[in-house]
Amino acid sequence: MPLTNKHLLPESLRSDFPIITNDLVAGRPLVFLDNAASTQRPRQVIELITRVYEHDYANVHRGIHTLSERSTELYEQAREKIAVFLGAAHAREIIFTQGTTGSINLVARSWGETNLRPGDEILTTVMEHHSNLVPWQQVATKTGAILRHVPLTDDGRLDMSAFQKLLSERTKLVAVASVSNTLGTINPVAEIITQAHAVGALVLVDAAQSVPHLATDVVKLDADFLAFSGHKMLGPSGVGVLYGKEQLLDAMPPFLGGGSMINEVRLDGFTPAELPAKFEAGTPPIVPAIAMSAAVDYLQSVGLAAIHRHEMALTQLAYDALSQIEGLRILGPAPEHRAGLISFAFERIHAHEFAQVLNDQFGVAVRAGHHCTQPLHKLLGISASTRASFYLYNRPEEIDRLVEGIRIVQAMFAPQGRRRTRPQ
Ligand code: C6P
Repeated sequence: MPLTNKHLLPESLRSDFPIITNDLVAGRPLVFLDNAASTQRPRQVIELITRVYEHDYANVHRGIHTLSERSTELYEQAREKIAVFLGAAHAREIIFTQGTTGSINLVARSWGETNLRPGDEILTTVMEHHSNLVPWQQVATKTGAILRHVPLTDDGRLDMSAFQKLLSERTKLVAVASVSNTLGTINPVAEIITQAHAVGALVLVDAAQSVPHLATDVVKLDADFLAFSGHKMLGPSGVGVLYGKEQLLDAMPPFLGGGSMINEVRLDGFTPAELPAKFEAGTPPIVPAIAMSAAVDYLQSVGLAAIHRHEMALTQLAYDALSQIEGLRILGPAPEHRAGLISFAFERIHAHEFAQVLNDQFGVAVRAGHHCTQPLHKLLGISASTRASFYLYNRPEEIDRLVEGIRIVQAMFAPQGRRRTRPQ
């Protein structure tokens, strides 16, 4: 399908992103294609942060003075907005955490250590980010639970027939990414949840790479837990969200102890607070959480369906162009099964060197390394890859710059007659 303007968002929205339009790298306008690691912020988010610090800032849930009341109100309004954004039934099902990693660790430690017994199984997949592997390894070691992993099909999707075979009455929890940060694969999370519930297992969705790009409805999905980060969706770093079904969160013990998470403390014990305070010990990331509401407003004003259409158009363009490059191996499935990112590898050019030259000579920012998916890279037979990831402010011309850069850098590393890469 030829790329037309009807697939793309208006170019004018780029002017909302100061860093994207102001910054020169290697003497050229910056091409920022590292959005899966962290996105940039629009002026609306930056301005809200400044406004809160200039007019409304104090600690939340503690003071009876005007500023504390104002910041508490803004903080709780942000929670309400995120609940609506996710289709959650109640704002008390939204817990502010430090990010996706914090959210998953909360569930692993609080739910996992309370509910898992020796021989119980936790089912995750080989494409998970370390944040959705290591906490389960830790809890398995502590409880005697067994960790199992869903393998991949040859084209980098989850092997759903293997998933069905691995799923049993012993499975207590399925922990799965909605979108792989390395392969770009969009996983069939709704189907996974239905099948997991049929054997009585709960499902935690690592939605770090989907909430910023695809509309999410936790009630329709029937997800038990869902985790994501503010900094990947135009918001600040240092804040994220754990959504959990109220009856599950209610039954779980607090994860961290300290201020705010208690109703009463005696010298010999404490009674925990109600949700959501029970899981928000200490001073929370006040302004980052408030600023997430401006990020949600921005995403909703553009529309997630339009954002997805835009990203799909860019992904198709990049996929088609990269497929033409000899010696470049694209990781993961065809564009129709993937979200807006493409990782690739060359046989004998290390991803770090490659990305460095791409940045230094072409002003193209991509990520190189194992993207916190070392087991997946090992399975793919590589130690590292280069990843270009797109968002709403990227343009087709930037894909052209990426492809032009790749061709030239590849030629630099593999001069004619001494080709160091080979077709896959
Ligand atoms: N992936 C990437 O470059 P935090 O760091 O807590 O905000 O998010 C962790 C995380 C969890 N799950 C998935 C699927 C992710 O992609 C990430 C973050 C970044 O791919 C940084 S490693």
